Amino acid sequence: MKREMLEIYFVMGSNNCKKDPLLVLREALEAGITCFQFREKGEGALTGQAYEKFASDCQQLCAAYQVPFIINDDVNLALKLNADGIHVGQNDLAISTFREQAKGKIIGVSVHNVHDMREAIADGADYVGIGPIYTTQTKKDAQPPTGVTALKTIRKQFNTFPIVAIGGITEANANKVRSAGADGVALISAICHSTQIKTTVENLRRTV
Ligand code: 3NM
Repeated sequence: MKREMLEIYFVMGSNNCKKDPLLVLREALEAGITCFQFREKGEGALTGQAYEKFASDCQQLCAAYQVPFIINDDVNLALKLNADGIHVGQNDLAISTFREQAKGKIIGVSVHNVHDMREAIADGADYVGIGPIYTTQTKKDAQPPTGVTALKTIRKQFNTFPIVAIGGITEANANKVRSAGADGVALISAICHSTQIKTTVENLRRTV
């Protein structure tokens, strides 16, 4: 996995969007996001066939822009669609199941501290997501924000391991997050709620 993939990592589900989610994704891809995570969960999330169809539509769009398509949490769907990878919480089973059945795919794991990070690496993660850095309105059960201090501490101990930061990241603070050691920024609302996705992503790119 190339760490550049993490630079502008867009995470989205239909319930994060205020307009057609496929239009949001298309605009984000057009503007230059470097990775996409399909995260269809929470209140109002699609289920069943509509869920799979939406995932497949997102995958096709990503393929057209040659942007990696990662699925949040759902190993079965990731295998069924032959996604580029999966992103999971700290759940060894999901990592080992996916690794066994999908050689060469990307595995991302959410971590919150040095201890989690050691475990994720031992379990075979290709990259980690660290968060929440700032307060987020998007994930209701998010842990308390850590600010960039935790990120700096983790980066010091893991010099080269691919890290993407998440939680409350915007055009205004992305630079600070990168300076603290993140290879990239993962964002939901900063892109989903932007009225000028092109400009938002351009501004984020400027901080790379
Ligand atoms: N995971 P926004 S925070 C999906 O801390 C997610 O692991 C987090 O949304 C974590 O960019 C978060 O709108 C929500 O703040 C990110």
